[in-house]
This record gives sequence, C-alpha cells and structure tokens, in this order.
Amino acid sequence: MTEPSALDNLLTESRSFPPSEEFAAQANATAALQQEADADREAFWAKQAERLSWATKWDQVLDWSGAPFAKWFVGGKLNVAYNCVDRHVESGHGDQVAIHWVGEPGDTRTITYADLKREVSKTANALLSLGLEAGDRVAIYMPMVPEAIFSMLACARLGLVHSVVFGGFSAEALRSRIEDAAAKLVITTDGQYRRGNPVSLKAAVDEAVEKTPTIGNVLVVRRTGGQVDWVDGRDLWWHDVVDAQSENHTPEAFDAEHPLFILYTSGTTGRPKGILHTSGGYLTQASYTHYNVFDLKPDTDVYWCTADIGWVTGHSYIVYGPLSNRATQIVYEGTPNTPHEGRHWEVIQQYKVSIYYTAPTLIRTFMKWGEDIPARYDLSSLRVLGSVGEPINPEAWIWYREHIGAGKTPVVDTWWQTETGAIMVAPLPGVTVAKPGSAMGPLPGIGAKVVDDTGKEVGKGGGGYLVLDKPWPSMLRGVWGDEQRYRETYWARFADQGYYFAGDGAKYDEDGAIWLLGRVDDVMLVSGHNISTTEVESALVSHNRVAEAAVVGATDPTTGQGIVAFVILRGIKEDEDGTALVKELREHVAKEIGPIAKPRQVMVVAELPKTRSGKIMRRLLRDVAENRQIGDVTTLADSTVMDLISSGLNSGK
Ligand code: 6R9
Repeated sequence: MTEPSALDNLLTESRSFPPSEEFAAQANATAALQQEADADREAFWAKQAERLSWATKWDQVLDWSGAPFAKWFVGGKLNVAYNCVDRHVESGHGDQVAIHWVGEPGDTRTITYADLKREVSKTANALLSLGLEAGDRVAIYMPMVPEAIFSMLACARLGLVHSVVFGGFSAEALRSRIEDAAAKLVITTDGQYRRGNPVSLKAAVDEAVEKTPTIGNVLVVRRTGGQVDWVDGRDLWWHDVVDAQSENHTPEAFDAEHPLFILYTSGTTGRPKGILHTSGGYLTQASYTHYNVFDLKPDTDVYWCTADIGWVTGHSYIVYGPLSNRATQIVYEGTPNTPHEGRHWEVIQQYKVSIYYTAPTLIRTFMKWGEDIPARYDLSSLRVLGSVGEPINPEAWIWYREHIGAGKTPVVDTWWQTETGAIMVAPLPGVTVAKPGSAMGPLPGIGAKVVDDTGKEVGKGGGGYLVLDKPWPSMLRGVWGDEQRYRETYWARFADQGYYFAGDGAKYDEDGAIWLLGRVDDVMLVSGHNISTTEVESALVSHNRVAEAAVVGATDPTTGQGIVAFVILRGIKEDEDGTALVKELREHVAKEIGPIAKPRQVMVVAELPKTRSGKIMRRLLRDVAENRQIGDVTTLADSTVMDLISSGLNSGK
C-alpha cells in the first residue's frame, strides 16, 4: 500500500462533556496525577509500582540501555498471582466476591477471593503434578468459564507462560500457536455454548495436537457434557486432576522481567505475532490504569468488562488489572443476544453493575437493536462507561452515554494494543473534558504524539501517525522467537527518533486532542488525498438509517482509489428499494466531510467480517470491492460471514 504522507483532517466535532462536579469530587484520579508524572516520570512509575506487593524491591526503575528491549523495576521480585489473589485474602477481604460468573444457559457461580485462592492453588498444584516448570508454555483454549481464569492465574503463580487462544479460532490457528510457542500443555473444555447451542471444542484440540509433539497433556474441563474422543495417557479430566489437589500452595517470587504471557495479535494482516509480556511492569500499568481510568472503588463498585479472555482486553481488564485492584466483577460466558437482546442490561440490573467496558462494534449493534431494549431495564447503577478496540464513532459515543449512561456517566474511550499491554491514551473520567469520538490524550506517565512522515510532531489540526515516544512499564518485551520482526515492525519506521510506531493514523484537533483514525494500512488515497476509513465510517454512522459501516479504498482508474462503503441498515423496511437511500447516504457523506470523501459505491449488507475483538477486517472487504478471491479468513470470529456478504451482493440484495 502507498504510505500516506499525512492524513487529511476532515471530520469535525464540536460537542464536549466535562465531568460533573459530583464525579470529579470523588474521583481516584485528579489533575495532580499529571503534574506528578511531569515532575519525575520514573519516580511516578515507582510510586505506581508500590500499588503492588513486592517480595524484593527493585534497584532501578527503568533500564533502557538495551533499547528497544526495556527492563522495568530491575532486581525486583514479585508473584503476580499473589498480588491478584492471596494478598486480598490476607488483608481481610476473603469473603468479598471476586467473580460473579454468569453462564450462557443461566447457571451462575459466585467466587470470593478466598474461593479464588483455593481454586488457583489447587490448579497450580495440579500443573506441578504434571511436571511443568517455570518458563514452560501452556496453551489455554477455553470459553469464558471460571477455570480459564484459574488456569491463567495458576500459570502466573508458577512462572509458567500462558498463551491464551480464542475459543472461536480453528484447529489450525491453535496448532500454529502451540507450535510457535512450543507449548507443553493445552487446557481446554469438552465444548462451549454458542448462541444457546453446545458445540465441541476438544475436537479441535485433538486435531491440533496430532501435529504438535511438544504437547504432553491435554487437561479438559467438563462444560457442556458433550461427547469427546479420548487419548489415554495424554488426556486428563480437570475434575480428576485438579479436584483432588491440596488447597495450599506457597507462591514463589519471580523476577520483575520473568515472562508472564504470550498473546498472538489478531493478525488483521499477515502471520500472527506472539507478543511477549513480563511481570512487574505489566502488572503495575494494568493496575494503575484500571484504577484511574475506570475510577474503581473496590468496596462498592461492580465492574464488568465484556471482552473474551482470548483478547488482550480480557487479560488486562478481566484478569490482571481488576483482580490486582480487588475488584468485584461480572464474568459472562455468552453472546449478548442469548437468550434475548436485553441480556446485558438484565445482568447490569440484577448485579447493579457500576462500571461497564465494551467495544464500539457492540455499541453499534445495540443501536441497531434499538434503544427501547435498554430502556426496559434499570441501569441507574452505572457510573462509568468504557470503550475499546476501534475508534468509537461520535454518534455511537453519544448514544452510549445517552441510552446506557442516562446522559450523565463519563464515557472513557481507551486506546491501546496487545503490544502496549495496558491503556495508553484515554480521558481521566474526573478530570478530562471529553469529546465524543476522541481518545483525548496520553495518560499521566505515558508519552504519545502524532507525527508526520519524517517523525516531526504535527501541529494542531494536523494528521499523521501515532507514536509512543517514551518506554512504558507494560510495553511488549518482544515478539516470541523473532527479535528481527520486533525491531522491524515497531522500531524501524521512526528509528532516528527512537519512537514506537503503533501503526495507527491519528490527528490532533484544534484543541490538541488526539483522534484515532484507523490502521495505516486501511488509509485510502483518493485523488492524492489521504482519507481515513474511520472518518468516512463515522459520517455514515451519523445518518439515522446506518447501524454499522465499513469503508475501503478500491483501485479506481481515475482517482487512484475509490471509496467503497459497506453498510448495515437500522430498521430495514420490507420491499424498500435501496436506490434512493444509497444516493442519500453518498450525499450525506459529502455534506458531513466534503465531496472528496463521497463514496463511489455504497453496498447494503447484513453482516461485516470481524475479528474476535470486533475489528472489521477491511482487507477482506477490499477483496470483495475489487472482485478478487477472498483471502485468509482464519482470524475471523465467524468465518461464514464472507460467504454471506458475497452471496448477498451477487444476488443483488
Ligand atoms: C486493546 C486492543 C489494537 C488496535 C489499535 C487500534 C485499535 C484499540 C482503540 C483503537 C481507536 C480506540 N484500537 N482501541 N482505535 N480507538 N479506543 O484492541 O488491542 O486487539 O491488539 O488492537 O486496535 O487500531 O492499534 P488489539
């Protein structure tokens, strides 16, 4: 793809939302946080690290002498699981609920911190009995059941490195990840529920491990009770191996830089990369951001992050951030429309959820289902709403605050990546005057800016690339087994300046707030203008008939690339002839952002291709727009979607 020299800054947004006085007065984070970070960044991070319990204190906050490989809290030792579990029991909070687990079929489980300690200890003892040793890799391929969290924490407790593979991925995706990490154990379930139906998971493991000789055992949780094939000696039931173990296990402290996990990136382009995270810095930033960005009050809040643990959001904001902060949280197994489209609101009402963190893709889906659905529930317990995964379109932001947050709650749009480990750019809910659609600015302690092609910071109103100009505690420590790829992907683009290249387009508005504009690979070049897919999509979503939009640039003989939009409509009318609406949508974009951004084509579709975290895979839509064979679909959450889109278009629907 042509590299854009800079992004044209098109869409404008003038609405802004200051925190209420009431919220600001009780907020965890005040303006002082930024001042502290500005005064002495390393001292600031050392103070944040004090949130944790260390067996041995560090001698040095940051060692950047081996850049781009950072070492944080050098010489420090801690146990990550002890910090997420045991210390809360020791401080007298053993009876506090850690997890209200809600299964898709309606079964529930209440897990206190004391229960969590017992379960994690038993699991750790079981893993020891299987001969695993610190540093070994363990693949976790599970739905959102409590045992998935016990498994992650048991690994952390023993210094084993987990590699969670999303339960929606294929046997082949699992196989390649096991192979790359040379994992010794897979933990899985017999099956999982998908929209009310049990489907097998173990069968995919069987297929994957046939070709992965490093795997010694497969540990299987019974979830659906479905039929499974069994290899004696290799396959073990969780209830046989874990249930019999002792509830006591003494955690050992590991080096701050001991590897904690590998997580393969969603791979919207190319071969997935095993992103490596370590212990002390990662936990420090996960804990700090969770506490300040969501304003967590451990004694009173009920927190709910709707992510899957197969996504980094599940790692940092279901497992490590919230549990290190002694949160009480909801863990929900199912899909948001099973058994009905009000399921999330029902859970919020029942458990009095006060902090809710989800993805724009889901917010737009809720918009499509209609605001009358949340209106039937009591959502008055909510006080903070969060968004992650993609740029949130201003209209979706407004809808979220209005219909879910009763027009009052702060909405925190959090920008970060698997690679960054924790939130980097976001408003602080009691401090920042938020603008719908903008992630605002770097958090205290973080350095982020928007630069042009040459690495020079752009001025207000300018567009270019988002870079991180200072190392941060939860930064990736490399790509598993591929140092060269780490250097090339993230550090080569702005090597002269030593900046981390995030791969996202961004702009500053007139006030200096940061707006994320999508992946640089997705930027369109139309008649010499670099146009962001995000801005055109947001313009489309601001039309009251559009629920979701995905925009791609397709080769065009006159303009270089032409803008092709795929839209999902709200409130489809029977026998509606789309021609008039398509014309209206093209005009609407021209009016919102200018004639240059007017789509060449608008196609009405029923679904869009998305990854597990809800990111639209525009590369596949480009294949459709350019009439090509559709490329690799293995990281799609639902691989049948592309057939649906192609067949719908061919039949002229
Ligand atoms: C946490 C996560 C990272 C990419 C990132 C960017 C996009 C995430 C965003 C956002 C705009 C936000 N992204 N959050 N874009 N605003 N609030 O999503 O990690 O799956 O690795 O994806 O997601 O493009 O570069 P990951």
